Amino acid sequence: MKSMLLALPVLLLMQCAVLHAADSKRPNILYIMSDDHAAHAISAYGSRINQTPNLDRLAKDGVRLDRVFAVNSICTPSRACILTGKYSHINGVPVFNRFDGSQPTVAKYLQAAGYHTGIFGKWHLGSEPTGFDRWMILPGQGNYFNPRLLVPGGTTNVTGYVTDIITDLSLDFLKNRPQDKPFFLMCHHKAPHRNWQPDEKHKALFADKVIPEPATLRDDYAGRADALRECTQKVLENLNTSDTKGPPPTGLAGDALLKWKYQRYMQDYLACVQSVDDNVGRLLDYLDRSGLAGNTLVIYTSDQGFFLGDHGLYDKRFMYEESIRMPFLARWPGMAKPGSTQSAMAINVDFAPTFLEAAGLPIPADMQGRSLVPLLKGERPADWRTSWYYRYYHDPGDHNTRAHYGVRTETHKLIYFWKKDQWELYDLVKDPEELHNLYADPAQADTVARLKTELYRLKKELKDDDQFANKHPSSQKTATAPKPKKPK
Ligand SMILES: [Ca+2]
Repeated sequence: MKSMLLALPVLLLMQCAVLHAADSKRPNILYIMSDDHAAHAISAYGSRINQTPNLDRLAKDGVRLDRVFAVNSICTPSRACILTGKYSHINGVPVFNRFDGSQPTVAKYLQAAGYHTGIFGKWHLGSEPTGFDRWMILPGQGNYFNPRLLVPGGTTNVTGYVTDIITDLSLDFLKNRPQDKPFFLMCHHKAPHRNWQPDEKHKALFADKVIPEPATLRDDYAGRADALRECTQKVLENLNTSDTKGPPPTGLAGDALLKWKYQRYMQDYLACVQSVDDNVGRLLDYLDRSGLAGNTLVIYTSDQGFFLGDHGLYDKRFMYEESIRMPFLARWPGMAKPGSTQSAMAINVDFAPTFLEAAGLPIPADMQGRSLVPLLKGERPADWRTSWYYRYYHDPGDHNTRAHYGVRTETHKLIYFWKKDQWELYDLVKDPEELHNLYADPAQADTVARLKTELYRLKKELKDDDQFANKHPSSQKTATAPKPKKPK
């Protein structure tokens, strides 16, 4: 039955492929995604802490999207959202469980329409990739040095530094691709994921640097829900000797220890980022040299944002801005205006519809995202979204971060930590750092009521009926994800 359900859209797409066969202008798509790279560690986004000249090339030659968000800010779920164009409760990956590779994905749709498809690097979805002509992926998180890689039918070991290797594999895919097909390449870096192991070259660049501290490094969490106080992703308390690559100097305590840990964390994190930036440059140079650049949509993003000491934290998961905000730089010659910016709100379930529209393909009705192609062109459709829904599930999980869901609008954010029935409301215009929880302020009663109505409207519209609220699918090795829903 399942194969029959899948057969129809695939057949339709094959017809599209025939229609497009004579069209050599369909753009190539190079999708570069790093892991845990916050937008505020990219100079094109105004970073105060580093320079990323190659990522800046994308911004200079293309469009910088300033409000792109992950709808479940954690590695594995975000990847499933990106591949399917659907929220976690629909694609079956709310936590670190196995992705059911039999469900439709954007890679399958593009492959069926005649694209040559490949993925190299971090996959982290438990099952083997489907919909890709070529793939080589890290097992789980993978290693920074001399990584083992999974290949169809086995494994292989590669000597070197992981960011260089993933780029080498991506370049090999580009150089040895069939010349009569457009390509869809997902280049997925492991860096700069914890525990931030830079190569010697880039480590040296930051070894003696003093990185400016964020304004909220010493946030005392006053007035907020219990979740911030209870979480274990704090720079001072939770970074361990593996993270800092050794114990702190003897006698260091209190604020001096916080300062030391923050510097050790950021020196290594930023060195990992610098290698990603160099390697993005290698791919862009190849596109230029090979003449492919003119007909290739290049996107750089990360699977979510990251706390760079913001709120005293170093991870993600929370619905606060630094965690949910994804960088998104897109160069698309002739379509995206060089040096432009876009402030309309986008979410990671929009990526799959975007790739399909860019390729001239129909967007399946069951995808929950919306194509960003108009936004890339500098347009903002009159009916573009003014709010979106977030949900994080991994509780109890790593870093003891409480499950929550919420709604973000252009100006406000309402968060519900439902297990304790605690709410947070932020005015993002007056309080962009989200330090003042206004939920209990009587003057905000109308705003709270309006946002609650919108929250529950979105929850219903997206068919979130609390499927995974109290019971998660188990680990990647043993879990069986629920069957995908039948397309409308
Ligand atoms: Ca991640």
